[in-house]
Amino acid sequence: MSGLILNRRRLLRLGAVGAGSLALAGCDQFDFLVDRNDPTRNFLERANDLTYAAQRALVGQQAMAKEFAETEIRQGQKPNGSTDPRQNSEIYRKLIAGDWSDYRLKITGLVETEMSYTLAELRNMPSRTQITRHDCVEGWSCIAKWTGVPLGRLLDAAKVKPTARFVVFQCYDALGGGLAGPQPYYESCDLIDAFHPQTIAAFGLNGQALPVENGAPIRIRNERALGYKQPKYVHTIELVESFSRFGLGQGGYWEDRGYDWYGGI
Ligand SMILES: Nc1nc2c(c(=O)[nH]1)N[C@H]1C(S)=C(S)[C@@H](COP(=O)(O)O)O[C@H]1N2
Ligand SMILES: [Mo]
Repeated sequence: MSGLILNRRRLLRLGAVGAGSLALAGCDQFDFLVDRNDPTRNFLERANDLTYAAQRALVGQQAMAKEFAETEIRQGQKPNGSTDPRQNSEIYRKLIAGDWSDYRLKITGLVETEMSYTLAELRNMPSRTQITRHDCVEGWSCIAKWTGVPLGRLLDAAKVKPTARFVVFQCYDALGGGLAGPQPYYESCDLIDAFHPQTIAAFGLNGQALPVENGAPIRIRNERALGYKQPKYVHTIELVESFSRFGLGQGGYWEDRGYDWYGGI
């Protein structure tokens, strides 16, 4: 077993040494990588392939993320990245003002039946509660209890078409400055992670309604992936064959700025 872990570490290091050390610099420091010709960026992109292949081969498709006991929750979930979409989203301001009554979580794209759920409907569906550790690339972690509807259940209800390969999550908030102005946060994962039993559309945190700073009303928990793969403020879940038409085409807001797409822990 330890041999396997060592091998896995070594293999991952071969591919991810650049990604890992750069990533530790933190979520806010990657704007230079937006230049598509940046050599660092190209290196990171190649590293992605190996990381993904290595992790998929060695971790196992349905391996569970570690779950913790209540007593291991030591503090609230540290808010990071966007913490208040009211600042740049009129729509979001109105949703909160209406106590989420106009909020809909949409399941669209390559599905047989497009679906749309109110927050009340989601809260009334069979849910899963899990205590897991969130690891941000900035170097901090938090153990927290998350409650939500298994994403696989929502996808099954919509009936995913065989041509679908990825799930893209679209969010209400926008981040960053620059010439193009703030860009919407988005994320994606493959169908293995989407149907993983611990992947949930979460509406509860530590026994309370999910607060605005942590992604109200709905955020995704994809427990085997890093913090930036846990999109907050999600309004649309789109099944796609390719995520190239979203953002800058790399599968997520931070991926567009050089982060590893798979982002496995
Ligand atoms: N919509 C959205 N989702 C997001 C972010 C963000 O800025 N906007 N930041 C990501 C990052 S880098 C981290 S570490 C976590 C932070 O989640 P938390 O605020 O609940 O701790 O959310 C992730 N999901
Ligand atoms: Mo993060």
